[in-house]
Amino acid sequence: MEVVTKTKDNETGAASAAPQAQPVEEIDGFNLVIEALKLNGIDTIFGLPGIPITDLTRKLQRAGLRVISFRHEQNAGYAASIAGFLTQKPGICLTVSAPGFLNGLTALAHATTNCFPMILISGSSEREVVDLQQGDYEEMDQLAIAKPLCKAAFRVLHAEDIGVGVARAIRAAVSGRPGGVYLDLPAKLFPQAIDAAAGRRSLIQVVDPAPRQIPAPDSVKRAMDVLKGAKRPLIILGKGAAYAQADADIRALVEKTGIPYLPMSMAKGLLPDTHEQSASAARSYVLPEADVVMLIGARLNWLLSHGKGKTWGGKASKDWGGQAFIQVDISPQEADSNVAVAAPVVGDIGSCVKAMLAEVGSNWTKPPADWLGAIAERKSKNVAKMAETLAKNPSPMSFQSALNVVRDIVKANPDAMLVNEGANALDFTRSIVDMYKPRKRIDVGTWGIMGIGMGYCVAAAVVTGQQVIAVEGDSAFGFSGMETETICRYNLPVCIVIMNNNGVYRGDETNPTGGADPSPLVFVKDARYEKLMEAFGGVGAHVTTPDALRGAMEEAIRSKRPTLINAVIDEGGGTESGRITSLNPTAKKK
Ligand code: ADP
Ligand code: TPW
Ligand code: MG
Repeated sequence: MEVVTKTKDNETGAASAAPQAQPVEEIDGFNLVIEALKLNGIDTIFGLPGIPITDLTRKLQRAGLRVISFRHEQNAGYAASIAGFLTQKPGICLTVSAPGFLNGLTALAHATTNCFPMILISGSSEREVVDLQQGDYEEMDQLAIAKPLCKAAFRVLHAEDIGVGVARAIRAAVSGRPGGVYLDLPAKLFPQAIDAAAGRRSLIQVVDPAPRQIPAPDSVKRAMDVLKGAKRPLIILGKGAAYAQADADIRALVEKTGIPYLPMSMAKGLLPDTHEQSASAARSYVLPEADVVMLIGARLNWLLSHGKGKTWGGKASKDWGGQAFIQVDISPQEADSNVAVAAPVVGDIGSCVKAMLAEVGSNWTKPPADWLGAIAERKSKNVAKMAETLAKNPSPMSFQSALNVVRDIVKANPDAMLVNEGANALDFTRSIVDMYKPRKRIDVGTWGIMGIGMGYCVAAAVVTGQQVIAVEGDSAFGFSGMETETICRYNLPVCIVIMNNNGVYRGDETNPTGGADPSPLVFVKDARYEKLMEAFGGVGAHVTTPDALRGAMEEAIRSKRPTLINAVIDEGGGTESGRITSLNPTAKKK
């Protein structure tokens, strides 16, 4: 611990006769923050320096923490959010006041929405001046602004409260349903010095930050009874199940019950996508046909069409399809959010799945053969159709012919992390590229947000140490593209593949007025994104064929060097909004 030794003032003021001045150890706010984080196992900080946290970033590095410095706080924030998802420890994003704080705030709200544990720590200006609105440097009431966008928000005014502030932030982020937490540290806090021994005593090592939550036995029994009565059961695994790190038990539950399952996007790989019980390739068949659906760490939000409507076999857009839902979730408020849940099981997924496994025992009756047969039939038909498309080799490349290469590369490198954003670039990748291991696929999440790309790449490389492959729409990449410098600076094994179709959704739109401005949906034609990577010392490649893409990806993985592959895709190959065209408001039909 870095301490400051000061000489205590001689109380009597008497000069010569006074006893030897007593040296006392002091510790300041900077070091208390660092020690509080270290004490709780925080080893990595994603951030961007400046007043008042410049020295904090230096001191954090000196104290042995990994400080990853970004070019924009939003990307540091996204990195922190996904680090939280991958590690179950709160990801930390550190920013300056007002504008830096606001830049980090989108990621904090994103973490909260996605149930990822994250702490945004922002320096702030002088309280007295902020509260009187006297125009301080970067003045803003950050605590008030953060509150509605996160799970909890705290401010620490006194050095002796730093331990409590950090402990509360950690508990709030990881316990129960995880989420984003804001921690406000005013500039004045950092140089405050207090007695070092008292300072050390004030720090808290959080015991059991995310306590297990054991489900009530009767709720488990109710769920198993519903499941046993099913003729056409289905399990849906969501990213909460991936987060829970209960991989072996989840796999055992699926396999012992023999129930077909659908993984949500970030739950892909929890069981290998090639698993015979995966119903992914028959999604549009199983959702309306299933009679009992067990959700494990997945919400019935827009990504599941709110559990009703035509997707689920309902007659009209808001009609219930008649399924009985079982919902396993840590949040007791989640059940009935969109449709009635017949059997909520509230607890942490690890404990819930264990309890259910105990009920399954060894003589569980597998689902009826006609249900499994009907799914298998649809699956093989759709897989064959897809294989045909993937085998084609059109010029220019299609999304499918390019992603067929990515599919092979991921299969050959199942430990690699896959980052994915865009519209068509996202939807095609999700359905074409199989995942083989848990928590390897990270993407736009609950909001369908653009801009997570490079922040996720940096965090994935830093916290897992694995090769990262990013499949990026050209628009999506633009939101965080400057972080290619960060990737090069830290020399991270990141291979970015841009699906370059010259625009948002497609690149062939024109200005209907015939004016000089291009359509709002298109970019500079044939933009050479790979030169951005070369500018910072990384490897760039411009490819127009699947063979060239394959060669460039293999070389990137072999060399582990930061690489950006600009894959030229047919500019007319995408559809508006990818697979969610239906959410696009259209003019009322006359
Ligand atoms: P997806 O987008 O994959 O469908 P969602 O983000 O909608 O997943 O749902 C994740 C759900 O998982 C949330 O409702 C959240 O409360 C829940 N969850 C997160 N972590 C845990 C956990 N450890 N145990 C139980 N439920 C969890
Ligand atoms: C923060 C709206 C959804 S998808 C997308 C935008 C702008 C880009 C699609 O183009 P891209 O992919 O990436 O080139 P492709 O393959 O279809 O051409 N701002 C934010 N989030 C979202 N979702 C948007 C805007 C959007
Ligand atoms: Mg595009």
